[in-house]
Amino acid sequence: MTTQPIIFDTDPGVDDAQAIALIMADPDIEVVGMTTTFGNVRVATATHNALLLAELGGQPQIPVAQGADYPLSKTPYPVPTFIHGDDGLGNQPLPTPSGQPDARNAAQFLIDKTLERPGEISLVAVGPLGNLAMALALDPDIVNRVKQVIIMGGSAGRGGNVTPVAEANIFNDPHAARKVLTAGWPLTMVGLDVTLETVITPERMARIAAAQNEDLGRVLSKSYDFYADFYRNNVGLDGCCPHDSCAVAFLKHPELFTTVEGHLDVITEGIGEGQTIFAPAGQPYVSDRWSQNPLVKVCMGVDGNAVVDWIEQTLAG
Ligand SMILES: [Ca+2]
Repeated sequence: MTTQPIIFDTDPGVDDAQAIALIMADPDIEVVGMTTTFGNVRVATATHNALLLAELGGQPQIPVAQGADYPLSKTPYPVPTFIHGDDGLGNQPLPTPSGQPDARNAAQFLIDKTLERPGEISLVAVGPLGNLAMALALDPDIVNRVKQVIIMGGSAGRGGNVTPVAEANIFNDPHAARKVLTAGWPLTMVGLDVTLETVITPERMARIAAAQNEDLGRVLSKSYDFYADFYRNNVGLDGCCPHDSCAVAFLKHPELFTTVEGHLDVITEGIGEGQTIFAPAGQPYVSDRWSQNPLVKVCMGVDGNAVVDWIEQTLAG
């Protein structure tokens, strides 16, 4: 398989950390860079964690460009320390990374890298979408320079996880999400419809952690334990959904997913804020307002066991 260059837009975050380990472990993925955003944590913490994970994974050369610390428009809610810990990695002693972030803002990094390699780079975005929205605002032609955009976020028919209708990444910045999901670039949404069908069990995580070097294994293991407590106590699940790794799985193995083509939009205000609305292509509705947005793909089905098998095989081979 040819190597796939990606920029990973992230808010690490426990499931982000697993996904970062995954993209570093897969020899067929070239991590052109990581861009950071607020979301699971404030952006300074996200940048710290991205730099740290790159170093622990033995890839300190991966550039990390810091981005949005606030939503475009809404007043942010406090970061969810009860899910990811104050440090984003389950409250554990963490070393200070020695590297420094790229001098550029995340949006400028996205613009520059896609100018250098037009048509080659996939953007894999697994946090709130402010960085991609900012890049679109600064350089609308970026839609023609990406190979594809894969986002973890949203829900077409599964309801939400932070409100009855909204998934966290979209809820955190619905105005940015609306711009990104309707921008007209080749985009696939990997949302709760499929990520909730995947579970990393404690046994699987133990095997994954044991296969890493000691420092990275400890960070992944301890952060997983904290996250698993949330799932056990609040979701009633013995295991965790590897939401962000599912976007990477789609990049590598789209055949494990069922996609439907159609039109997405985002509710930006009011009680439904952060809800993604999906209109499958060709459905006749009473108004054409549902079919005016550009076509995108939405993942509606997945072989969840095959996805977590692939994750484990890649991380623990
Ligand atoms: Ca994330």
